[in-house]
Amino acid sequence: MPDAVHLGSGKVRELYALDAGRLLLVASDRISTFDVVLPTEIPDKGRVLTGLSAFWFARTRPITPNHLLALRSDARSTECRRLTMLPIECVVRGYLAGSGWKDYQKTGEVCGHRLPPGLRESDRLPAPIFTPATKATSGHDENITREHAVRLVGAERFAEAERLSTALYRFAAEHASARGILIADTKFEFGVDGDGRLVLGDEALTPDSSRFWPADEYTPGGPQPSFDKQFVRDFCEKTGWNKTAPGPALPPDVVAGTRARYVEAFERLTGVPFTRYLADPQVVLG
Ligand code: Q0Z
Repeated sequence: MPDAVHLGSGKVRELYALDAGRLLLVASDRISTFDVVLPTEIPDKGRVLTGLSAFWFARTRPITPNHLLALRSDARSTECRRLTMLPIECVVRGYLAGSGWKDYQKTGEVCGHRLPPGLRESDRLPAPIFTPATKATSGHDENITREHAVRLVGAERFAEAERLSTALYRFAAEHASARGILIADTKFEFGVDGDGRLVLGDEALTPDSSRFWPADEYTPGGPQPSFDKQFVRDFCEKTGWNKTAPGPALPPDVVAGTRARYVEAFERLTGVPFTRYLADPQVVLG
């Protein structure tokens, strides 16, 4: 990557500085499951996630400004405005899954939201809830109370982040459910620009930052299959892998099936044939 300084690596992404004000986010084809990056890549996964994120950034500009400056012709990298990121993850939940379900079973609450009694795993919530989490440098993000989040970002920023996150989730969940995909929950990251304005950053509303469930298989009362990673999870369970690194290599049929699910999510949500996106990435910005 000439003329770019490598700033850091995520599990499946790379971050570079282009100049003082601009970053380059590159999505790889790496896939993680049970928090471990697998040795086998899923071809075009990075392009699917980049195209989806760009699609949502373009469509949600009426709700909130975002960091996207340009989508590159490689279809898997984006130029972004450099922000000062808030030290919280802005999670919105529309359904009861993962740590939300765990916390509810223990306390009847999730991040200070008291929920009705008798909810089952994966039930839809009466209304989406904002459940902030800390950014763990090592290990897993931890749900925090509203009070804790207010101490980290201030009351005004907290209120704005909650309002914008909830509005983004409602918009995306309605769009997706009409196309056969339930967005059970999602994580946003906001930053502040040079003028002190809150700006949506990172990636948004992808299967890596959200739980996507196939709507036609939705059966509350237990865990739901993952729209994108279920073949990978089923394969990993069947190998008897102990879920510590290194993970198992994936066989060709699992790779092909998983790639097809990513492409299917892209096409259902954007309405754009994936081959058309590869030929001209700008189509998702339309
Ligand atoms: C995103 C991350 C990745 C490793 C920092 N617009 C922005 N301004 C300032 N910082 C960030 C952004 Cl998006 C920022 N991350 C997450 C992404 C590799 C870490 F590709 N960290």
